[in-house]
Amino acid sequence: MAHTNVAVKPTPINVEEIRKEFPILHQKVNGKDLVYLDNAATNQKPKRVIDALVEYYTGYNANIHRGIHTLAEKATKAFEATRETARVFINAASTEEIIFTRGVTEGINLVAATYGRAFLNEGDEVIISTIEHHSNIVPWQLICEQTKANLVVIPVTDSGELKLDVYKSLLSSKTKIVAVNHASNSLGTINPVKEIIQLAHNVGAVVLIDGAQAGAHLTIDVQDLDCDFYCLSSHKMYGPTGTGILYGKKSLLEKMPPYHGGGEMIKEVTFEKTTYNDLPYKFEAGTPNIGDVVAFRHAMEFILDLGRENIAAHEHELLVYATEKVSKLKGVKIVGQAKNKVGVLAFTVQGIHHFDIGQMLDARGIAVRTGHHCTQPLMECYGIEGTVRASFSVYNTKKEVDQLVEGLERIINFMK
Ligand code: C6P
Repeated sequence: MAHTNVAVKPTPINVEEIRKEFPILHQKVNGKDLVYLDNAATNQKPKRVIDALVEYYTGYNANIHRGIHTLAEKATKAFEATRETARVFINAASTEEIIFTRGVTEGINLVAATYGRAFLNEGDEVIISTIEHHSNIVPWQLICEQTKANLVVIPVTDSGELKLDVYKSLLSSKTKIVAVNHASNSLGTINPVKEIIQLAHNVGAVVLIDGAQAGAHLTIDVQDLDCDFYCLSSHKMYGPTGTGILYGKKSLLEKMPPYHGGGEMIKEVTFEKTTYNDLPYKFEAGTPNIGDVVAFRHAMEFILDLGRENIAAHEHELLVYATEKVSKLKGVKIVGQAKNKVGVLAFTVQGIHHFDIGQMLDARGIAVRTGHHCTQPLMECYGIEGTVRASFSVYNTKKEVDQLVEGLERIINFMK
């Protein structure tokens, strides 16, 4: 099937058909039908992804790029096929710009450690935002400590949008890196990343986009965005854990020193001097996570086959439906009311701790996440300890939203 990023009118999702592809959804948890609403943490895997893993380990497990035997060649071909699918998925210009990582966290650490170490100097500034995941805060703090650069933070409005006016005023010739998420895991806010990138480029800064919460929900076109780096995690995109993508512009990746040293990332090693491999292998030291990378292709194809506009439209409908119902419940306060959101509904309930709500929902077979969602500075900014977060994927239904609402209603009535 040919996949393009051309916007078309959404086609309704046949959820019942899609659910058949997800074996895990058809089970009872605590005696109740599972209602899985923790998709921002990780989403479930369609059978084609699970089958690809089984086929790899039962049919052609071998190390790649090294052997000339048949299994090694087959494994190498399958591994590199995922790279090409990833290139298409984000519309990168070349597979040289697609580096396999363990996920978003490793992608950001790679850029901070290599680009940051090479190009940050004392007094330079790295701009992040208040609504970043710890993965897009701590790596920058580490590199700022080492280089004596300063971390600068874009503030957020009460509704969960970045204050762009303040961002504009923070940008200067000192700004060397801007790192923000495409969509927030705690609030659902979709950031105006294209604008953020253009503004950063005007002052000569490079931009990294944390795409953890975008990969399964939004169309990503790195050439149109003109981002310098873009990170994705497979496990949030219907794929296996333990792999992901770092996209980087070729011109930047070429300038950056390697991250890890070892096999595969070298051209020639002597005790005096080592020369490094071509892109993207320069950044892929050691035996990679071959099986999971191979299966990741099928996850991206699952998304592409459904169409990202169609997935987004379905999840948006669920979000609007759930927001309307949940916000009417006694004591509920929605946290994150940005105009543009992915399918994340976070809230607090007055007088009831989020952990208690999470546990009581779990007893009813409903999986949500509770706590600070690895965004402690954001929680502090809002003066809360945490929230209850329901997050939607393409296989969720309005009936499941009703079950969530009914569960919440009973918990609230019981606790009051
Ligand atoms: N957020 C959540 O429940 P890794 O762990 O590397 O795949 O992704 C880290 C990460 C980075 N940025 C954002 C915006 C994220 O949402 C996440 C992961 C999960 O919200 C687990 S904490």
